[in-house]
Amino acid sequence: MKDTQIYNLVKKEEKRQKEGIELIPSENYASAHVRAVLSSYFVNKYSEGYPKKRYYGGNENVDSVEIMAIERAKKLFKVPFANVQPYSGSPANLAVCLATLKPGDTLMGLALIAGGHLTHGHTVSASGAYYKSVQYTLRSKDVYKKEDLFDYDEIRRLAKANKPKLIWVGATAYPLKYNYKKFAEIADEVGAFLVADIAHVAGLIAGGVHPSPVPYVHVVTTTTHKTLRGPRGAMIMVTEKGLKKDPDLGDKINKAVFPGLQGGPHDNQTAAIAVALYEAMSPSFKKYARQIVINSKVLADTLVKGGLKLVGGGSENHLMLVNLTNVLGAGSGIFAQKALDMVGLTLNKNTVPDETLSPFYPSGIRLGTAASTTRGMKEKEMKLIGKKILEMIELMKPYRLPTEKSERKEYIQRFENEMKKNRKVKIIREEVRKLALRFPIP
Ligand code: DSN
Repeated sequence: MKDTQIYNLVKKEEKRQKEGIELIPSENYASAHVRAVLSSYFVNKYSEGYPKKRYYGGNENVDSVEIMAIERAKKLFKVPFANVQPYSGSPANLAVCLATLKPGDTLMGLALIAGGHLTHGHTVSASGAYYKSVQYTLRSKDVYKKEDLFDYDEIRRLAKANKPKLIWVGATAYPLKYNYKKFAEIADEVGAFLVADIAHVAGLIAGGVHPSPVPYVHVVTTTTHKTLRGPRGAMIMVTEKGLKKDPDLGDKINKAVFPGLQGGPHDNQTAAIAVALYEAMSPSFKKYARQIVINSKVLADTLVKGGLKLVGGGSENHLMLVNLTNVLGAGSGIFAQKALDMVGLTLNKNTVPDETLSPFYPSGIRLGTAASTTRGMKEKEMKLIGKKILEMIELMKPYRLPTEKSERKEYIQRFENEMKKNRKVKIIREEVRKLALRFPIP
């Protein structure tokens, strides 16, 4: 028996990935080895608990796998404790809250609209519903200048006024390096746990091209599928500083993950994480991480030269955040996302720090170079991709998001229909396809 419907969709997705260029900065291509282990016989196992302390039999191999994943995580990120069971980033972050806070306690995090993550205290997330959340933003002026975008005086003022028990540092749309030391000074002044969510930059830290928060923070969370290039999943790590603040922190994290939030770990995922960590320790991964940053800088510079406004003036990591207001008007992220997807350049619409509209109709786009670099693309290809983005933006210039909300859906549909018929769009689609096919996906 074969489910041809799903099989056909798998083949279509394979074709989409091969013929397009993935620019969503949180995505990547896991290696064939990672994907093989992810679909190995470990899929079939149940193993609630932790190595050597399971609730089911038959876990001798799972125990070895999980111990290996933990030891590799500890070695790669230079931490004394790691939990590799979180299903993904959001449950990992919630587990940290569960381990360090009581319901109603105060936490602080970067607001979603300014590039933060839902789980850093947004009201629609459990982190904002069960805890009192104080949100900081980026500095209000000159966010397009290449300078640290955090306003430490304001963050300190908020921390002193609200006495949070936990402060998040990390983002989903921040293009520059973090000054973890400055966050640590603030957290230490108010006695808060400082937790770095390094989901986006984990691979850059592992590859030694981005500063590590480990000396400064108490806890580190990360997904494993972004720049780290593993399977979807997450890890929570406790630092020496964290264990000094609370020697039971590791145990508390373990209890929060299981049985606090989750049931049985996904052992196939744990095994694939172990493989990804093994790969991340190799010299070729260091080269890969370095090239991600080079590529991001080249792509960012190309876009800036083409007249686009980049938050932080460019990129120091794997991603860039573009405010399209000066070229396509406020709320134009949707046009760029849809039209670029049409030509095989996949990225996402995103709010910008000085957003005037909403997360549904944001004024920016977010893109990055982790995935294209995995395919072996370098500076030359980045310049070409940048050029194609600029050419597409030129074609979108006659369009503006209607201020009247009820007119938007129909207008966007018309925009899509017209773009699909545009001869130049068809030519760019073929150019992107040709480029993509020269660089196979793993
Ligand atoms: N969805 C992730 C991202 O795109 O950054 C965050 O959870």
